[in-house]
Amino acid sequence: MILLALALSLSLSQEGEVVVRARNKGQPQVPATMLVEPVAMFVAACDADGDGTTSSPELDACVAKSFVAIDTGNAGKLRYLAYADWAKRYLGDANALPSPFEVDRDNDDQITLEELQRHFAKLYTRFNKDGQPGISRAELLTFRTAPIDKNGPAGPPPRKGEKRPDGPPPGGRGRR
Ligand SMILES: [Ca+2]
Ligand SMILES: [Ca+2]
Repeated sequence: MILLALALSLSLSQEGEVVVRARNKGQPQVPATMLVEPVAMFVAACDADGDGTTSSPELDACVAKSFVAIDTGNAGKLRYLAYADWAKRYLGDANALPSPFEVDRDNDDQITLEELQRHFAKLYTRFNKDGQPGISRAELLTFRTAPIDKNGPAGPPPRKGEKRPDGPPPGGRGRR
């Protein structure tokens, strides 16, 4: 009788051990997305000696070279329309930042080489996070841990108090 009771409790406890309950749904990890701003792309491309970092003189020379390439009439200044050409060629899009309004310090509707170099000198300081000479590729990367769009790769978060059916809701919205 005692032996039988012992055997029963053992089997019960074994049964209890094999029950593994998974959580309702795995929480997908939000990937860290690595991005490069258009202007950071420009700075990276200015690494003339290929050592992987863009020094301040490299950046200065590179900005001058790009300026001259657009300032074909050698006017020494770019009107906003010409600046848009510069941005399109070197930043990838005419509307990419920095905008001409940011760069045009004296607001005369023209961008001089000095204004452009000044602006890039400011950017150099901004990108140079470790304070060491030169901008490394790592310093030019932008990390985003938030989902890319509203629902992102992780999907929308479950709303408070919302009861989810076992499968994914067909519409996902407006169901109570
Ligand atoms: Ca370099
Ligand atoms: Ca100006």
